[in-house]
Amino acid sequence: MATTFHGSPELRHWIIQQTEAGHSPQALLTELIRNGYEEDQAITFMTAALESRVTELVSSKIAAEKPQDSLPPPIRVPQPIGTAWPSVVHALDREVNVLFSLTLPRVVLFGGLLSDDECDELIALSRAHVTPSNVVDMEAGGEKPHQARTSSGAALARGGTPLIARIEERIAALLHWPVDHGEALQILRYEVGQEYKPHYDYVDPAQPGAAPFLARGGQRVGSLVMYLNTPEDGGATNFPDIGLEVAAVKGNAVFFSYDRPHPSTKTLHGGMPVRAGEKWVATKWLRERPHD
Ligand code: PD2
Ligand code: ZN
Repeated sequence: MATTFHGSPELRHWIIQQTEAGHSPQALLTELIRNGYEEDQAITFMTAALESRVTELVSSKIAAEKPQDSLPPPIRVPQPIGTAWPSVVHALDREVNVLFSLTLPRVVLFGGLLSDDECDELIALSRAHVTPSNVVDMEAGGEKPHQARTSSGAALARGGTPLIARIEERIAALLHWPVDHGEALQILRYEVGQEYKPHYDYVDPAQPGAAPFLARGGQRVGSLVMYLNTPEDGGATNFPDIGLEVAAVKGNAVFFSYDRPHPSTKTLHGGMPVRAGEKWVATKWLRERPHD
């Protein structure tokens, strides 16, 4: 425990300054005595001033070295494949290829998750219903249009048709994540020039509008973007933090997970502009808990 300094702040400052400038304790003591201090008193002041300074320095060093405590704790996420990284996985009723697998960000590209017919049917189901896409409104809650997302979209209710129910069960088997933890399938159509600028799919819990979103099933922990057609040109899904571009290929699907709502997951991603033709995707967002 440091001795308390009972002298004036100016005296304390002078003792510290002289010491940090390299003057010896003896020189300081001599100077204090020359200025009328008793030797014992001068030694007490010097000891207290320097001990309190050491305490200050140690505390600030500890504070500087303390790990950033702003990282939210990790949450459980879907784990589609284990460490053996097979090249084919059996998902309910289909053999799905693993085209690549990455650890940070956690990204897995699946080949042939959907058949051509399933892709065509999903597009046919949605074509008449697509309206300009919205994003989650973090200030007010709910949703709002946004220039970062120029596509059009439609939500297909969970289990809404036998086709949707089958695809959802396949996804649940592939990702080992229950069907009821998934949001409604989100169908997106991008026309030439349309894009989805880089963003995170989780919501920032600090934003005022996050509460109603999080109340229904908790945080998003994973995304599966399924490509329903192969655009003539453009439309890759990109991960700018790591320079990864995943080509949109009909029937393939890119999965990524984020174990905390934080950029440290490196899951910043976007839909690059379509340069020719159109692009259709179906996104399944996965929650921590059942989502109604
Ligand atoms: O369409 C895409 O490639 C894309 C890119 C980024 C979709 C999403 N995000 C999404 O649906 O969250
Ligand atoms: Zn996204």
